[in-house]
Amino acid sequence: MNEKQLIRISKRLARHLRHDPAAIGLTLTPDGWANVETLLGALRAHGLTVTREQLDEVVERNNKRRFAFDETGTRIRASQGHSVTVDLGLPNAIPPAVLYHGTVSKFLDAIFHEGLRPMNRHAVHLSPTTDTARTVAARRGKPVILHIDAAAMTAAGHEFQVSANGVWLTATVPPTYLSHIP
Ligand code: HQG
Repeated sequence: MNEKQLIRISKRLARHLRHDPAAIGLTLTPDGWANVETLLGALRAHGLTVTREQLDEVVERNNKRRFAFDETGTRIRASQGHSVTVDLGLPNAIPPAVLYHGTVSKFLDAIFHEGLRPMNRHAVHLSPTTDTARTVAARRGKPVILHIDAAAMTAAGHEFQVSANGVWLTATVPPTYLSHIP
């Protein structure tokens, strides 16, 4: 499969497994899973034919490992990034002492006023490296990297989870834990 096909399928999967399963008549379980055969049938019925082998390849080669199969290989879900209500059942985990968030300058006033909020997603997404934070931010413009004192947050009782693809999730980051790295 070429890169273009891979991205095309990946974007459709992200749309339906995170945001809009109903658009192809799909229902996710409360913890976000779709049956693979049902998903492939629903995609086919809506103009996108994907074989099981192609799906395996997308899951395997996706640059951020956005999707994962369950242990039986019969169900698939997005590892993070949902806007539909799902409870991924991720256990709380202790984050590294410092995490990063990539954003753009136009959001800074609001962020330093009210903290990082999940906006349309379920959780604030934080990265263990500045490189990842920079890539996330670059989707929106010139990256601005925020430093998060995750150790102090943990000490204060904030809870974190880590997704299957290494994204750190938390409900909110109050401004006191944020600083701007030049
Ligand atoms: C900003 C992609 C105003 C926040 C990425 C961000 C990531 C605020 C935007 C994943 C705010 C939300 C998530 C506040 C936060 N006031 N703006 N109080 N608090 N913001 O896309 O972190 O490719 O929901 O800085 O790689 O950018 O889809 O979050 O700019 O991992 O797999 O509001 O999405 O992954 O945007 O990205 P998003 P994000 P995928």
